[in-house]
Amino acid sequence: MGYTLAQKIIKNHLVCGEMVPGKEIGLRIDQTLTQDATGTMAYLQFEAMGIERVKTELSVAYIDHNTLQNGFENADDHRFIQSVALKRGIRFSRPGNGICHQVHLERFGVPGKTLLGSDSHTPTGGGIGMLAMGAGGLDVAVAMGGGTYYIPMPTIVKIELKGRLRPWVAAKDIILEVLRIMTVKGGVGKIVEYCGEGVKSLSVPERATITNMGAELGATTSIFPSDEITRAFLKAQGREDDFTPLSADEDAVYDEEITIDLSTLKPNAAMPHMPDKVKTVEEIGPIKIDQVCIGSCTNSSLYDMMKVAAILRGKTVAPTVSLSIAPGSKQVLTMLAENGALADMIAAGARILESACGPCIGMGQSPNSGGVSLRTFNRNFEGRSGTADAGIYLVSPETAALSAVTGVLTDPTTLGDMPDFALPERFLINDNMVLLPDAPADAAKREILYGPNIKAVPTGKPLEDTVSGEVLLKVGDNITTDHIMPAGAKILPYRSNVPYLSQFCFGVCDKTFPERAKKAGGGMVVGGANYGQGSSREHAALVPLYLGVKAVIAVSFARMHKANLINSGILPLTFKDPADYDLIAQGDEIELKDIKNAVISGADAILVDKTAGREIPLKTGFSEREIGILLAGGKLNYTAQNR
Ligand code: MIC
Ligand code: SF4
Repeated sequence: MGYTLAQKIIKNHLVCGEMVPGKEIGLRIDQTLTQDATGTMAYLQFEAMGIERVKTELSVAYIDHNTLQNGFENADDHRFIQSVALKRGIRFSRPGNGICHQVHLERFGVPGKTLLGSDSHTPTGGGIGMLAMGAGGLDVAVAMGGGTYYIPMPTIVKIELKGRLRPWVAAKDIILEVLRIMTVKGGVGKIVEYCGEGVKSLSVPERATITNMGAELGATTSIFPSDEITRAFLKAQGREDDFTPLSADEDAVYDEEITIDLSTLKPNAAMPHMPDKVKTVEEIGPIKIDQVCIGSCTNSSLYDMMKVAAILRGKTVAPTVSLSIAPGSKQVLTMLAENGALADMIAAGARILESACGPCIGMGQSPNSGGVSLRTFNRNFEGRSGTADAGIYLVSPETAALSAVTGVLTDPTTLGDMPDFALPERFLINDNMVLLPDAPADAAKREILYGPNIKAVPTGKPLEDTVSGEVLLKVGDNITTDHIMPAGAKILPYRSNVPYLSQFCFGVCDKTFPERAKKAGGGMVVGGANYGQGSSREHAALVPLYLGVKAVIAVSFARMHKANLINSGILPLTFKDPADYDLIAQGDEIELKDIKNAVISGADAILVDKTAGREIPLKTGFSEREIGILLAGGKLNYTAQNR
């Protein structure tokens, strides 16, 4: 029996464990990336490990999220990250160089390698056949130190692409279709592998759009084969030597199969407030729009920008619409400037933003009250834009650009024939904004520069025999890390200051949560299915830890958040019978009787609901390594004990 592409890369990087779905496997990590919003924590944790120099083949620290610098906090974080990076053997991508995933794809990604990034959209690298995964900062710090990365062995979903896209239908419409089919929880515990004839008609930037937004499926990662199209892309980036052809074996066996005929797809849009609430643009109809934002790690390549410029050329943005465009990298922006496309965008009235995450993470461009915003981004979670009652629709760059001109949601296939948007034979290569690390001999002289906003990372306490407390909050299905620990322009500058961040914990669900949690001296949270989906931010675990949350009891968990809870020493427990979710109420006093033994033995835990007077069985089922971490009260304690 042959292997799928993902299984081949896993097999080549397997440090421990068996490749049996659901069983924990340990992987060797070749490359890491961090961004600044998760990077400060990752590097504080790396420093706490006392490792002189990274042990990976390549590690890059990007600055792309917090770039407003509305105060000293961001600048201090950047300076801190720069000092650690250069001292410890990590390349430093300066602010202005671009969004981590776009730049990494252009300049550093290598087919067949493993990449671990402290950002959930790291699977963008799957567009060139990397096994690229997102993780919490602490897991990335461990990988930088040469440590193994652990995941449950995923099942493999084959998505066979047939036919080719019609003019003006985009890669974004493919991944929106996949989201419609699989939903935001349909990818948990799975790797999505693309194959079939249709793959050959997709360029690397289009493939990367698809693997990027595979994060919204909850998938461990997504991957495309590495073929002649990959070679041409790497060659145009002056990196043909990094190319290796890679594909699944003919007789590979998949756990699930989905077929999509590209020629039947229409422009899609994800409606507020979930990336899987997908309908065709035609079905939604010509709703009036107030804002259009083009950019983000999903859709900011040169390829996307050239289409946008072609649509805007000679037109003017509708009087009622504000259009912003953030090209994904310095390479993209420079090439647009040189070939004149930037001038077309500016002439049409687009507001050009720096090459960074910007509005995608709520760093500016919040829509007006009740406004409708079309965005080429990957997430439209409630409140993420900074305007609580705004309606965010996720669309392709083509749909976004045309709608910006018409003022209403408009299907771009009405444009008729499409010019040929071939990729250049040679991208403009200038890595002058990537600083190389110190030579080992010089590193000792470099001082690590902290700032007053950079506070200590909270650590957990060893697990007690019995854990009890109040159900501080009960939430429903698909709660995102943006609900648990919101981001945005007002909060993001405090990513290195957990005590300050704690005031905003669960702000989208219940603003009284932080006060109540403190008053009660901590307690528990109850959640529905897919709890903690979305980002990799470990702040969604560290901040609840700081507020005294001891356990989260949910119907099911998203992969990265579950790992972050365990790393923080918070118990993630699931209902044995999902229907029991209905039996617990917010405010109930509960006890996890003899929980320590249950965690150790893997037996069911018993939740005693003292208020309701009933017992509810919960599943434990942690790996040996996870048990060690939970008993120690988190991964930092565990690592210190096992040194
Ligand atoms: C996001 O898109 O939500 C982020 C901001 O990039 C996060 C990381 C973070 O919270 O810093 C992610 O996707 O992991
Ligand atoms: Fe940045 Fe948005 Fe991509 Fe997250 S999803 S890395 S905030 S562009």
